[in-house]
Amino acid sequence: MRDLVGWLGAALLVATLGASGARAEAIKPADPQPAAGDLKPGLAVTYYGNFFRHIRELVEWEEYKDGKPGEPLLRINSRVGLGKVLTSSADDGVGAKITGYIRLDTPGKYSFAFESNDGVRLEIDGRMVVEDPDVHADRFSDLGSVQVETPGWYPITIRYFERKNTSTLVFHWLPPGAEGTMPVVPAEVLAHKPE
Ligand SMILES: [Ca+2]
Repeated sequence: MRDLVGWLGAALLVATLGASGARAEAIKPADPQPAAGDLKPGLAVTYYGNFFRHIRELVEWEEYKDGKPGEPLLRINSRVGLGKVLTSSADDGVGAKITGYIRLDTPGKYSFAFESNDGVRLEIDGRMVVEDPDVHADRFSDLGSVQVETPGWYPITIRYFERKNTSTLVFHWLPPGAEGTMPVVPAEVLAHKPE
């Protein structure tokens, strides 16, 4: 069943590419660029224990609660069903603020999408690119696109929560010039500066 859902989702993602339009906003790389020696693999993550219903509740929660750092996420490709959420120690009631840099090396339009359960939001260079923010079963988000003019490391923030039952978070992209199904964003383009 999962394979079927994945296949249908991938087909939908491809089908919507043509309709994703020219609405790709131009974004700027981190200034200054992080020094290679300062970066570690994967994205940093902070966990917040609460039964969120919407990404905006997580954003509000971050204002006055201290989260708990987890092991960095080398890539985001998690289909754990009832298991532990990402690198947290909980299987329900988890919010995650995931931060770092994504390397976008080819000028042109990059598209992004998530398969998620429950809510997710992606920001690159401080702009919201993808949002599917509420409680839901496994499904694909709409595509979000950005226009890259300068190759480099771009600041990225992903917020995600799992409320109850099963959880899924898979981060897909389509770099400029690529066609077909959207691959999972590879580990080599994700990095963070350790605290
Ligand atoms: Ca769930």
